[in-house]
Amino acid sequence: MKLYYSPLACSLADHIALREAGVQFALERVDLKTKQLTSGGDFSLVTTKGYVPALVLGDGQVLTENIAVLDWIAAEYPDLGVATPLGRTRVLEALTYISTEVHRAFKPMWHAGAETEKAKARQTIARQLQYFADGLTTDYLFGETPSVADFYLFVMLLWAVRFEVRVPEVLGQLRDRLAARPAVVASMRYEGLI
Ligand SMILES: N[C@@H](CCC(=O)N[C@@H](CS)C(=O)NCC(=O)O)C(=O)O
Repeated sequence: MKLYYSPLACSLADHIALREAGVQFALERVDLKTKQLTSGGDFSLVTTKGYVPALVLGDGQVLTENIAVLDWIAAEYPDLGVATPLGRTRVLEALTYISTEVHRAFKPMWHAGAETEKAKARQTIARQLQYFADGLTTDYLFGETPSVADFYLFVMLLWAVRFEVRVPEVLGQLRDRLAARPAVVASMRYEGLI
């Protein structure tokens, strides 16, 4: 299995999830501007979508789209999912909100939006993060152990720090809790983030 990633990109969620699962996997870094791989190959030959994450499975199939990749990881490694009747649906609900609303709201930050656009985005993201903060009653989103949704939210919280978005206190604590986990430390160290 091989994960195509870029440092601090949303693929960090998958990187953490695979390490948390304790599975053997390879990593290949992608230059998102040139679509070149660190090994010298062409990422466009892996996926014409040209973005990370892309996860190549043992049989050679390529999985893309973070919601799908993280859902697949949680299905393969159930400790990273939620084992209640509505568990998988609730995790998908959280992943979808993070991907289609929170992640998308960061676009002006990553793509040099105008200052007014960035200020508006900061307000939107702060409101979206508050939604998670309001529902948080346990150490992680769905209980006392993290799910794949926590790892994606963690990346959003790192982006929030980077782009000076206000983070509710309980989510700052969630971020710190995750940041102390060995799999998270190893992933961040590997990506050169710490
Ligand atoms: N729809 C994709 C979007 C993934 C995405 O936005 N990836 C970013 C990094 S966080 C990327 O690779 N951007 C480079 C590009 O779009 O050219 C998903 O949800 O996985």
